[in-house]
Amino acid sequence: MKTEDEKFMQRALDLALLGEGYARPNPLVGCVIVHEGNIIGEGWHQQYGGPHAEVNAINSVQDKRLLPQCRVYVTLEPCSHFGKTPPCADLLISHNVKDVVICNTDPNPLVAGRGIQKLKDAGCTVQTGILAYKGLDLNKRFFTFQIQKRPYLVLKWAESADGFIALPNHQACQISGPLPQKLVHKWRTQEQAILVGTRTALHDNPKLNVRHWAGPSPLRITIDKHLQLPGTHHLLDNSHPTWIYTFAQKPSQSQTHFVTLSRELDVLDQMMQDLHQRQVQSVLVEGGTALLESFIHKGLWDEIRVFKSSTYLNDGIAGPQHPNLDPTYRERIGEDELSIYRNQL
Ligand code: AOF
Ligand code: ZN
Repeated sequence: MKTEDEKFMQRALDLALLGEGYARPNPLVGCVIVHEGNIIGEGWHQQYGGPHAEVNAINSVQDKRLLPQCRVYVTLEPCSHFGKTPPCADLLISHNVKDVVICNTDPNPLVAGRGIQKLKDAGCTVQTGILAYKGLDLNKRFFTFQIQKRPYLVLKWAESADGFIALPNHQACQISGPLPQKLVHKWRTQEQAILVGTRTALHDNPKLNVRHWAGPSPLRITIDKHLQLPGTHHLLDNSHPTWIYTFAQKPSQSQTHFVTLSRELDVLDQMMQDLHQRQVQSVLVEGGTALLESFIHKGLWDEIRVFKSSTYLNDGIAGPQHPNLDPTYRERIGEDELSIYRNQL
């Protein structure tokens, strides 16, 4: 059974989720204000650059004189820095809030414990870690980005019953059914960027946009070391922002964003560093096998999502090997089986 604190924190986590797709690259944050067992204020971080959860929650309280007797539940440590908004810790202190319950501390080096310290210095009681595992999962992208200094990485592919991801000679064929395709488009809306390798970009000529779900289309990224991608390919159609990692220099006149990599250093390491620097918090890697395997071999992944179809191809391009772990989640999606692996590094 949930304790009272867990019940209110769960409500704050549910509110936080309402910002999904709009708050990024900021974390999802919810806040609930409780007076004598009743919720008298609620808020969440609705939009990147907009007011933080605590501001919205305090604004929603009709009688602010009650705040000194309230317990404030917030899913992330209140901030202590002047960013796009003034510090939330100061806001709580200015309203004489005396009792704060926090799910996760904020790993952002601008905050990192200073919000809690401010509250304590002002005589506030602070509890942390209530439903912490749920908060860590909710903001898995933000926490991975802040702590590991790289985007959250989701590797995805669809394979036939006998483990092939394409016909011989990369001949296109639809391996998974219509439902997985919809789900993949939903996943595209949830990540900040989609990445495919050179051969996939060349042979499949993918659009890498969102067509079968409603939501934002992610940034498109590919690796094209020697600039082989013809200008007529969808990725270079300027319909949507595209970044190309290459060993070559940026061709003049191109509107596409090129990033030149050093040949001396590891390509994926350089890309992870660059994506971190450019604030890309999550990437969905959609193939092909060579690129997916290089991520897996480096242990550079957070989730692997594989659709296994019930049909056989008998020959073709083999998919990556599954990690040597049990999937943490399995579900039948139409005719296909989805397995999700989580990397517990
Ligand atoms: C909070 N409450 O609701 C959120 C917080 O640029 P800013 O001012 O929006 O600050 C963004 C940083 O603030 C973000 O990286 C994270 O550390 C924290 N987010 N903090 O007190 C909130 N969204
Ligand atoms: Zn804040």
